[in-house]
Amino acid sequence: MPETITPPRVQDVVKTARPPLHKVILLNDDFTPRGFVVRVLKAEFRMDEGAAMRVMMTAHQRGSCVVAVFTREIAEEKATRATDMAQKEGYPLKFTTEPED
Ligand code: TYC
Repeated sequence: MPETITPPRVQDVVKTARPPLHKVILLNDDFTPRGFVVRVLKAEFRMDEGAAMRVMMTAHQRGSCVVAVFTREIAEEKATRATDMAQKEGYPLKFTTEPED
């Protein structure tokens, strides 16, 4: 007898929910030294020199740059840690977060 394969009932098809992602955004300012911005990006976002330099220069020229995307909790934690690193050195460097569209 041929085997019959029954497809799953509609209620049994469970969608795997993906958490919404949030962007970490680097903001430009007139005071923080470029080298320090690069240092923070490397330390907190594990970027290599080249990637950190490109992100820093984009924020410098355009006012802001998306650094990376994470779940909301991680994005907020990283933005806070990176902003605190700068504050400890007396720089106004700021990282913010916003939901990804
Ligand atoms: N604009 C700063 C300067 O000229 C450098 C800088 C770049 C600061 C990017 C913040 O997100 C930033 N020293």
